[in-house]
Amino acid sequence: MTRRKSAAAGADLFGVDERLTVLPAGVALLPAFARDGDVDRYGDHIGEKALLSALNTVIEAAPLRHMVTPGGHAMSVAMTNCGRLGWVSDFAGYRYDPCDPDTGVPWPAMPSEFLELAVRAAQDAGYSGFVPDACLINRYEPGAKMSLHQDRNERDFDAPIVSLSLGLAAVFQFGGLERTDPVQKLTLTHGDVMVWGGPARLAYHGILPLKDGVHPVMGRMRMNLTFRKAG
Ligand code: MD6
Ligand code: FE
Repeated sequence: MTRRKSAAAGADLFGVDERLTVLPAGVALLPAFARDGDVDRYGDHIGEKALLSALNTVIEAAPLRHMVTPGGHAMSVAMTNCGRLGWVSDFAGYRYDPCDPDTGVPWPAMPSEFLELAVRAAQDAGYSGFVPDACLINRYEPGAKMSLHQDRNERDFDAPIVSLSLGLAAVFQFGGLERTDPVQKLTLTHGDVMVWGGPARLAYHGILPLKDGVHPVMGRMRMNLTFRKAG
């Protein structure tokens, strides 16, 4: 007799079955939300062509750069920002600043396409009324990673964070409220949007070193945009 493996039989130590996506409370994954031509699934909204064109405009005005941690290490991820506030790191610490420290001028405005995407994704995930004032843009080249961290430089932890992934797939790790809590892995691919709030808002999370590859649209990189209400 052949027996079908039940979800429970496939579960690992943390109760996670690789065939299922079980997300912590407060987290929603909208697979391929930002890809063009999937109107049937999500209804009409902004797609990747419009987003990528806006992204290029932002990066021209405020180039990606490797910020330095308070400990003095250059981050492997290159970053920039748009919106009223931008996340910065230097010897003095982590904070939000209205100006690009490299030029002293305000970060580029948040493109309307970005705002529209973030508001819509948050709404669909049950966070109506979310209006981001900051967008942190991360570029990962092969080998780049983001160590486990909490996002706690924002003023209001009641607001969620909307996260858009573009390009090469990456493995996102979710932990708990303590750095040493067990982590669950989730692969994020091109166009995926994750909404991260409620009881998960202060959970530790990170990105494993990016595996080498070439994405048909983005090339040899992954970009991640996180929309936040920072101020
Ligand atoms: C990344 N994301 O996906 C890094 N933080 O490259 C984050 O650190 C993150 O995706 C808070 C909420 C959602 C995120
Ligand atoms: Fe984060």
